[in-house]
Amino acid sequence: MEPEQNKTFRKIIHIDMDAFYASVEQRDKPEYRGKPIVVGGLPEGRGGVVATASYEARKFGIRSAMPSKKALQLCPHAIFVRPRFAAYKEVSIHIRQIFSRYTDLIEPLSLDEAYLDVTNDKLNIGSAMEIARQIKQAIKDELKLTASAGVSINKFVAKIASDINKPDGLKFIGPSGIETFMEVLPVEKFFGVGKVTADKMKRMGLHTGADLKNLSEKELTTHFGKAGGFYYKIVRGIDDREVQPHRETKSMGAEDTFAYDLTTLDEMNAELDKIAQLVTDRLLKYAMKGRTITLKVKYHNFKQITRNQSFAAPVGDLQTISATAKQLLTTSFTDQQRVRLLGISISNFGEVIVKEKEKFDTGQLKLF
Ligand code: DCP
Ligand code: MG
Repeated sequence: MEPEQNKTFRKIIHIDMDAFYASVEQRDKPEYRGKPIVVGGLPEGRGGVVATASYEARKFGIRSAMPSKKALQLCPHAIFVRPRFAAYKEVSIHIRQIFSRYTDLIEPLSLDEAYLDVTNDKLNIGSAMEIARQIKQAIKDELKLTASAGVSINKFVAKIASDINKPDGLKFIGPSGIETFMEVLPVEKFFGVGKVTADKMKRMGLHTGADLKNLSEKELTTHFGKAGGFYYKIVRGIDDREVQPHRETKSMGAEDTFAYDLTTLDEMNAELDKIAQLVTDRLLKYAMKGRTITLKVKYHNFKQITRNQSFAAPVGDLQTISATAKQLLTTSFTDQQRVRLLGISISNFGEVIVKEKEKFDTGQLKLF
């Protein structure tokens, strides 16, 4: 980034709770403290997945979105706990209330994470690091939980920074350090780069920010679509996205632009399976389900179509999402088409309600 004379930088904090669901469980049940706790679907049920795991359980390799059966194999003495969404929601409301002592520019990303713009903080503290320290302390004092914070001049860098010293971390990345920081950053840490894109980048020999920086904006957009333009800027430390306090999540999805055009239904269906998995992971993370599934297809000539299907009740499971997307694709498929991009999104969320009293009779994690 070119440092401009007299340029005033924004002060952005990204806060993310540590091992959120698991920490709340350990806080409320002393017998869980210091133990490997897995929150999510139970391993004896079918299709149960891990929502999150305590740090003690992570040592065994247990991770979010992993099948609970696999988690049990990795750590046979792990304690499996069903989620109590009402408790997490209550903490979420409380941390937002703590944030609001310092600024009204709060953009929640999920129950446990938010961006704050503290460029002009309400208490005239001035130092974003000091504000982050105070917020972390208030979360400890009032909620008996820990959070990690990242402080920088834009959302992207603040978010990455919050992950650096987890748990109970605090990390500042200032304007002069951003570009060096971005150069060594692995591609999978870049915003919007999921597993599919990261794998594609690696196949292209792109492993770090420095590798991405060697590509022109045009090359990046050719390979990665609109996101390519974003990567071009971000790798130079430029992220002008505002902290949006009233942003409502209208849709959530994932898409992939392919290096080669796809021509057979089989290859397209295989890609849709991967994309559906990403969408499901995100829905789970944000505790959301939606009534409408939309398929997006872009052809080699840039013509684009979308097809959607709505359901009477909200859906969010992998099976329904991937089957619906494939069905929508089949009905619009003709032999002559060369497909460059496929995407799936979920919308029509209604109010996000997090219910605790859900029955977990199949062992499967249900979020509404
Ligand atoms: N979550 C989920 N399914 C996922 C990912 C997350 O249900 N695939 C839920 C459980 C997490 C919460 O969202 O506790 C917050 O997600 P994070 O990614 O912030 O993960 P944690 O807070 O658990 O851990 P970390 O300390 O790494 O932030
Ligand atoms: Mg977290």
